[in-house]
Amino acid sequence: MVKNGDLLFEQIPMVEIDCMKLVQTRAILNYIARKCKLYGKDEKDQVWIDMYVDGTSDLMTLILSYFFMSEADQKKQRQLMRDRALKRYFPVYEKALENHKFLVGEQLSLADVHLLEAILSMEEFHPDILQDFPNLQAFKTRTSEIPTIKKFLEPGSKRKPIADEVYITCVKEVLF
Ligand SMILES: N[C@@H](CCC(=O)N[C@@H](CS)C(=O)NCC(=O)O)C(=O)O
Repeated sequence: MVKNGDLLFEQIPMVEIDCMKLVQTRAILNYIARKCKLYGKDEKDQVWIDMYVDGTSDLMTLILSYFFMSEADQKKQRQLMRDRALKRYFPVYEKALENHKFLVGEQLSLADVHLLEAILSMEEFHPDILQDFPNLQAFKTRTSEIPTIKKFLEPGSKRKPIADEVYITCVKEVLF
């Protein structure tokens, strides 16, 4: 794939869709969001969706880098993730969801899907992370019940499982 140019910048992820081989995470997400009407109703909705998605992406980056750290660094990273979620990111989403079912424009968007993924990933490390965020708790329950999302979250679906030793070793061999 690298040699035949399918990976435009020699990086993953790559998604094959509509006879195209797409790379760059944000470009892929935005294409699918537009196609599936998950990108708001106008430019103002879109910029809010972008801001929320970039926030959750920053939180997810802390989580993803955890798996490739030494044990000593992992301990610090676990604490950093918790602090950032509790003090920087979750309060923003908690407030946005006050009296609203979804983050932007009263309809499901990419920002909601991204937030749900960040919540579920954080809970793998800190199961109590939502205890002081009632709006996020309700949001998690509500969005997890959307039939397509519910199916995706079921065991055996295409959702990537949490990284195990085999996966981490394989990624290190390929990338480092
Ligand atoms: N900006 C790219 C970054 C992708 C990226 O960093 N991919 C890593 C794996 S997670 C990779 O392929 N690294 C190999 C390399 O950069 O040579 C995106 O958002 O998709």
